[in-house]
Amino acid sequence: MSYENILTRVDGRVGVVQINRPKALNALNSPTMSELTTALAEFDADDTIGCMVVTGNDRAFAAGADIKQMATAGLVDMMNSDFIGYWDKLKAITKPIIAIISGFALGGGNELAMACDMMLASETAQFGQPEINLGIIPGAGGTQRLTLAVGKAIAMDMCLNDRRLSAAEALQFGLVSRVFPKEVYMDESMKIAHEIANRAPVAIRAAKEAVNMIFEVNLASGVAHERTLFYSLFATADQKEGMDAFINKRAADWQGK
Ligand code: DAK
Repeated sequence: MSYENILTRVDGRVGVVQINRPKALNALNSPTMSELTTALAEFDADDTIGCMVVTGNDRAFAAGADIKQMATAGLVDMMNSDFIGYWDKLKAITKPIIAIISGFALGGGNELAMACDMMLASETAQFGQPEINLGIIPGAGGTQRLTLAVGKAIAMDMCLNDRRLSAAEALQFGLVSRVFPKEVYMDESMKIAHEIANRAPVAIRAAKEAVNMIFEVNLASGVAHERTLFYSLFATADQKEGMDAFINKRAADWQGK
């Protein structure tokens, strides 16, 4: 399929979606979110893809939802817009999605990154929820996912007073898992994407599902769900293969079965 606002490519078992509205700092309008979620769903359905990447360019991952698109909208326009539905489509993706962030990740851009499963960053990355400057608040999960990631103190600072986090702070506060020098962030991040893409596919999906469960349910329910997923993996050929490979000191050959 051809797209106007994103670029897609397949690199080994990694499906890459690059937001491509550089003149607007990758602001996320509805067509962009529609294309992005369509491309991810296609990669999700493709057995040759093990992991997906969402990225922008060196200057901006995404500077937020498109303010020009929202500026004249009224209450009902916003309620009727399909914008929030795109986050639900992201949630339905079963394979891991890695956000690779350089430059601005602001507002809906940071919310998009947080809706992915992992966030890897260039040292130039800058994270913020500046909606307060526009007379609004985060509306795509920002107040919730951010608070779960960095805690109330930092989340309040960001949402009430537009505090921006540097990449080093984002690492320190647990928003991102790794930060790389700007010259190598993409290569280093893609190495991680390739590693994940080549791991046991069924177990990878189960691990993603289990970790994300803590955002949906209480601890007891999450632990119970984890246990069910854990037991179910003993019905896979990959569990037999992985343990046999360990015992016989050889590399595992995953079948995804
Ligand atoms: N939307 C539209 N255009 C944007 C944009 C944005 N978010 N951010 C930047 N641009 C455009 C600029 O207008 C400018 O376009 P031209 O004037 O050249 O046509 C171009 O990108 C370059 O930007 P600047 O000239 O401003 O570049 P600077 O380096 O000086 O500044 C900046 C970079 C990132 C600091 C600045 O552009 C900035 O503050 N941008 C806005 C950041 C922001 O406020 N983001 C939050 C947006 S609100 C929803 C749920 C959630 C949301 C919406 C709906 N529903 C439940 C329905 C989310 C809302 C948001 O994200």
